Amino acid sequence: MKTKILEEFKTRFGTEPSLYASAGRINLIGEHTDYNGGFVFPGAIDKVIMSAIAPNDTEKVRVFSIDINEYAEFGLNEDDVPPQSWARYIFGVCREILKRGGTVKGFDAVFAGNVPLGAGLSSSAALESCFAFALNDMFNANSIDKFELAKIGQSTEHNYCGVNCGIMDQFASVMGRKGKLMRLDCRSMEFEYFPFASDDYELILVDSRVKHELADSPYNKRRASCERVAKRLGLETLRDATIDMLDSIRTDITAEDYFRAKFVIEEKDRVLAVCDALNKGDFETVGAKMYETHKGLSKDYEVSCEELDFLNDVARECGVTGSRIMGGGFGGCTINLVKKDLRDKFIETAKEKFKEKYGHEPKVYPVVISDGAHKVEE
Ligand code: GAF
Repeated sequence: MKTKILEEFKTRFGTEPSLYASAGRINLIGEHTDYNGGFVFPGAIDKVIMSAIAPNDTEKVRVFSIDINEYAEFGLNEDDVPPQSWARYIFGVCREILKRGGTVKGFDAVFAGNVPLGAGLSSSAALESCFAFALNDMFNANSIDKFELAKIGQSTEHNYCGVNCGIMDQFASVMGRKGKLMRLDCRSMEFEYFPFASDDYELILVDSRVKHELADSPYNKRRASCERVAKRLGLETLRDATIDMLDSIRTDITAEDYFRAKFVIEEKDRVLAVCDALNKGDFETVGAKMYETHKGLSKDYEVSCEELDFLNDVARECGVTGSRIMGGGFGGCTINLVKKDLRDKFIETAKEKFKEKYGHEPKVYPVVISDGAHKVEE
């Protein structure tokens, strides 16, 4: 990928670029809790968006996407928004840095990636974080702190891409560290690195290949439900809500809002339970919580789909320790906590059964927990 990017850059622009990369993410547990002030437990993975970038002494950004095979060119003013949806992520990052008083000048860029698109592994956060990190290094002497870089990516989603996401994906993409998951408190923004290494277990992603797309999806509606319930309870977010509090207003809210909030309140506690269990090396409890999350996401939060429920059932039938839909939902991957000696059998069975039912195999990716945004040494 690196060579391909550098060659393309040389052919198109002929100057000497620097290389930057940022990662996709997994999340062990804590789904749809970030925008509710709750806890999440993500990590960066070994799949990245990488870009060659060089200032071009103009006021224009000229950028080529190798994977989409498209070129975009835009200015840096608010009304210069490019028509290509992929370019809006980069435009948004530039604008968000400028809005915060940072510096962005014209630059040339060529980028590519191996984060599967639409698989719920946050390729968009990887793209935003790669450019936020690069522009901070290139034009701002790294004066913007890393949390702010994550927020720049998040604001890009809100203001230029139509997704009212939380902070988890950009946080993981920027702050990720090799071999470590991170427990983030999305209210205080305090976080802790947790080593994730086991001789007996590994994490495997099974991609249903149902494309997940958050823009214009019911994702924003889920968030609105949570905000309505929090407001009704007189709270800023559902972070401080309990099931008893929710039950006390049950007749005043819609059944739909009730079940959305119920999931979030329960999920918040599951993250903490999983951290305790991990500290004790109790992977059985971690796995049990993952199955609970899947059930909640499927039945109460309603962000699963038939294919993901099927993959979850197959995992359970195979004796996989934990399995659940991962990320925003509406397609994408399940994340599976699998005993190493069951690994091959599980993958084989999942592929076989899925193909029998849906006519094609799911894709399978082993999880390698890796570093987040960084400058790539040549
Ligand atoms: C998506 C969002 F971008 C995240 O902020 C988070 O809400 C996630 O869905 C669900 O946990 O990835």
